[in-house]
Parts: sequence; C-alpha cells; structure tokens
Amino acid sequence: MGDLELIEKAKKEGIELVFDRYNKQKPLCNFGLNGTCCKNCHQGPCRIIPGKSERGICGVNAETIIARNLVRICASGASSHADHAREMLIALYKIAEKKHNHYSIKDEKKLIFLAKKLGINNRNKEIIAKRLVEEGLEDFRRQEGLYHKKEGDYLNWLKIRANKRLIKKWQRLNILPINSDLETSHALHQTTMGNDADPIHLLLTVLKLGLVDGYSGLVLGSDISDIVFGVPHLVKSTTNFGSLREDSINIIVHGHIPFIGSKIVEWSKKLEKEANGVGAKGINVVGMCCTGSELLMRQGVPFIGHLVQQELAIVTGVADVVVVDIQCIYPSLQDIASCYHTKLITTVDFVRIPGAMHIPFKVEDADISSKLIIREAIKAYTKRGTKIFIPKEKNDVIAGFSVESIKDLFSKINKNNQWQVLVDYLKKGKLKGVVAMVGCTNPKVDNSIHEEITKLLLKNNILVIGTGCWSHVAAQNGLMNMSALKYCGDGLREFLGLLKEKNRVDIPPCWHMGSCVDCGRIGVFFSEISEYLNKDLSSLPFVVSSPAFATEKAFSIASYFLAMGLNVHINPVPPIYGSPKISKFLTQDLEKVIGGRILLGDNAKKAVNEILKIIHSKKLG
Ligand code: CUV
Repeated sequence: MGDLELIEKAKKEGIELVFDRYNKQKPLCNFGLNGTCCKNCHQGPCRIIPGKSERGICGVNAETIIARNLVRICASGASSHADHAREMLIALYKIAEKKHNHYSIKDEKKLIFLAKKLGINNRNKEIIAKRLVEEGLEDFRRQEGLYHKKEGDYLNWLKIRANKRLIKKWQRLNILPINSDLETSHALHQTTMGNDADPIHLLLTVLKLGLVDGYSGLVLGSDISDIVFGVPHLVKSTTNFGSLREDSINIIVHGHIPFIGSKIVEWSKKLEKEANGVGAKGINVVGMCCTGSELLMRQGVPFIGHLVQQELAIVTGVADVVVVDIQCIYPSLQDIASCYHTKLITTVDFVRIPGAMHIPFKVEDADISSKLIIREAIKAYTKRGTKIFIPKEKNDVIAGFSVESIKDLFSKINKNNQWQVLVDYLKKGKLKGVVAMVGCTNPKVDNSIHEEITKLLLKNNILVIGTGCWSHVAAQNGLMNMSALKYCGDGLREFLGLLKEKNRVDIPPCWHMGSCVDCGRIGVFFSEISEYLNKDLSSLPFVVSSPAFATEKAFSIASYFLAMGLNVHINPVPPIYGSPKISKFLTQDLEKVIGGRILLGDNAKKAVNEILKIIHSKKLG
C-alpha cells in the first residue's frame, strides 16, 4: 500500500511521523489507560493502585474517578460538536441577512421541512431561516426548567428530530438536556473535586451529554449544512493519495466545517488560468478527514486521507497548501510542512499553529480569503522540490447517502412506505441487520480493523452504513464501489441489485453517510425506522461500531448512540478497566437501563462475533 512507501520515504528524509511518536510514548501509562488517574484538583494528582492506594487523597475511589473522567471526555466531545453546529447557525443567520452573497440558501425544501417541525410559517425564506436560527440558538441559552422543570423544557432540536419513544425514556431517566452550553459547563462543575461521587449518577450524565452531542451538535450541524449546501445525493469521486496530481496545484482542505472548502473548490475553477500561468495544468482540491467527507458528499471532491494519514499527504511532496479549520489537525503538520515547500494555513481564530500562516476566514468575506489561499498555493507550487512520490493507488467511490437520498432510492420500490423496503428484507432474513461503522483511526490500533470488520459484516448479509475516518479506510480499500459486491452475502447482493435495477444507478455495499457530524444522519436513519415500526430501537437488529476511536468527540458520539438504546462496539477499550464495577456496568448492566451497552473486541473476529450475537438476538418479524 502507498502508506508504507510514504512512511519509508519519511524515514529516509528524517521526518518523524505519528507512528514514531507513538513508539516513543511506549509503554503507555496504565493509569491513563485504565482511567484511574485523577487530576481534578491539586492535592494530587492521584492514581489508584489496587492493594496499595485504593483511594485518592480526598477519598475518591476508582469507580468515581473513572466515571468523572468519562463525563469530562463527553463534555469536551459534545462541546466540540455543539461549537461546530453553532458556527453553522451563525453562518446561516448571516446568509439570511443577505448582507453578502458568498453563500445562499441552497436547499429550501430542507429549510421548510425543519421550519414546519419548529412551527415556523412564513413565505419569505430568509425570514424563515432567521427564525430557525433563533430556535437553534435557543438550545444554547434556554434557562427555563432550571428551577421548576416542566415538560418540554429541553432542546428544540431533540424535540423535532428525536424518536418519540426515546424521549419518554430519557424523560424517565431525567437526562433530557436543557441547553447545550449549560450541560457541558455543568458537567465540569459536577466532576470537580468534592462534587458528585456517585458513579451511576455520573454515568447517566455521560448519556445526557451524548444527547447534547447528538442534538446540539451532530443532527443540528448536518441539518444546517444541508440548508446551506444542499442535502447530499449520490455522487461519484475517487480516493487514496493517487488522487493527488503531480502536474497540478494541490490544495488539501482539512478539518471539519464545509464553508471554506466549498469556496476553495469554487474559486479553484475560476483561478485556473493563474495556475496555468505558472505552468500547472490546473488546481486540484482534495479533502482530508471530515472536511474531505463533507466536500465529497456534495461536490464530489476526492477525499484522500484519514487522521493518521494527514502527515503522509505532505510527505508526497506535492501538497502545495494544506488549509485547516477545526479539530483533528495534528500540530506536527507544520514541522513536516517546513521540510517541504508546503504552506500550512490556519483559518480559525482559536486554532493557531506556530509557524503556520494564518488567514482568517469569515463567511462574509469568503471569496477574498479563498482567493488569498489559492494564490498562496500557486506561489508554493513554483517552489516545489524534487522529493516527490505519489502512490499510484486510486479507487472509485460512490458516496452521498443521506437519509433523504436513501429514502429516494427506496421510494422507487415502495413510494409511500420507503422504510418498508429495508424492513421486508430484514423480515425475510435476507438482510440480517444494519451496522453503522463510525469513528477515527488510531496509531494504537491496526487500522485495517475497519476494513476487516466491514468485510465480515458484508459477508454476513449486513448492510453497512457509516461516517468519519471509517469511510476513508473503507473507500481506500475499494469497499465503496461496485467491485466490493464480491464480499457480500447472497441476500445483501440481492437487496443491492434490486435497488440498482429500480433506480438505474450503481449501489455499492457500503453507504457513506458523511463526516462524523453526519453520525446524526445515522441517528435519524435508525430513529425513523424504529418510529415507522413503532418498536424500541433497542429491539431492532442495529449495531454501531467504532473500532479505532481516537478523539473525545468519538466517545461522545458513542454515548449518543448508547443513549438511543443501541449497542456500541468501541475499540480500543475506553478508560474503564480500572474498575470491574464500571466495566461490568457499561458492558452488561447498562442494557437494563437504556437498552444498549458497550461491546468490546480488539480484533475484527471478536468484534464481529459480539455484533452478530446482538443482531441475531433481535430478529424482526
Ligand atoms: Ni470528525 S473525530 S479522527 S476526522 S473520525 Fe476521523 Fe472525523 Fe475521528 Fe477526527
């Protein structure tokens, strides 16, 4: 594979990569791995050593430390996604104000669909959009319900997008979030020294933060980007480093928010002549990590690499500009860029990297900053060195599976009851279930676990949908094009064949639903089916797997799915092993509380065994 050749190239050139730094960190700290390290005050830090120091200085035990740490992980993850979604809301407001024309409301249908659910009626789409933004922002400032909790004092977006059966369950468990900022900040207070010491109560907070992540982050973020950029529909593109071009100027857009990338794509076409002027054939924009998926889903931009590959993209020697916004950006990119001609450009005020160029990006002057960035790339291209190697691999990809586009596909078979198409196949047993593959790649894990799990699921007639860095690994290994049909069991192949025949388009076996924020689409997908069947989500043959999670965000996404009553495979083991009680609660007893639990499995076979056990116990029909 191309990665190995690039790793070899980096070694020869004396460049340190994530894998080298990981090796230098070994052995990893066991207290950190087990979750039994507490830094929430400065009497310590404290570590729990069984048989020696079973309590921290304040008297806290392992269970409480682990549960508090999980709450903090989720608070951080949820606030990252919520910040992302709020950014989208503010941008939509500015667009609706029409003080600039850099972006517009592309998907009126989605706007109206959501507005109706919020009870907004107006003929003017800008007025509708502004009122919709206000309703969204309400989820960041609602105070009602703080003193006297009344029914209905919880997130608007949860109210309009979540499954009604689940809302009742969350109400009973008292985990409906009042407002996103309040819950994440309260979580920090709840877990500081001298506060909540009840591990079960803390773990319920983990679920509550999962709901914050889900409805103030994921679903809200995707909904707003659909309004601005359009709901994704099936699209073809390519993946792997082979999508970089030696004869063109390469701009890698990396991070999470689609605003900057989409503008750069637009201006890269308009400024092509300038690129030709310095001898380049054109301007090739490609995506990295979740921005990669955002741009792929709507504009068919090639997506070339996941978290642990970001440095390798620069090692090719043809990355002229790497432009980044928020999240999952290794600061090491600048060290590596400085060994080449590559310009690293940051664009968001709170994400600065020493040595990188900073071009602030605002929606109201998106055209100006996009042009500046592209011209930096044109300049950089003229300074390209000779240390160039682009791995040849390049796979075709079919992406663009939003809930809407999936229902469109089904509607060619059953116009009025789209979900019935999937339900029929599940009932007949030709499809055994649906597994959502999500989450990151991780230097600690052999990341081929994504590919291996996926292939085993396909073989077992399980429809695989997914997002995030999984989608990069799957696509790079050809699982998002028609060649992957060979991995499918007969029932799954028949199902995909029927969809292809009725829609006259190629339908690959792995359905790319977008960036990690688009895990909200997965939530809506599962919720709608459960509502259609009037059955608890936890009784349906649906499982989630995050086989190489790395970020805090990925853990809060996992708690979103757990809160929905789904079983979630998480690898590597989250920091819970320091307490047998917590481990047992999360991997067994949680099922009685919410319907789902954490599944463990550090290799593909073990993980798939666990997943299949769940799927087979939840047959439909
Ligand atoms: Ni947001 S969160 S490493 S890029 S999926 Fe990839 Fe996806 Fe995890 Fe980050």
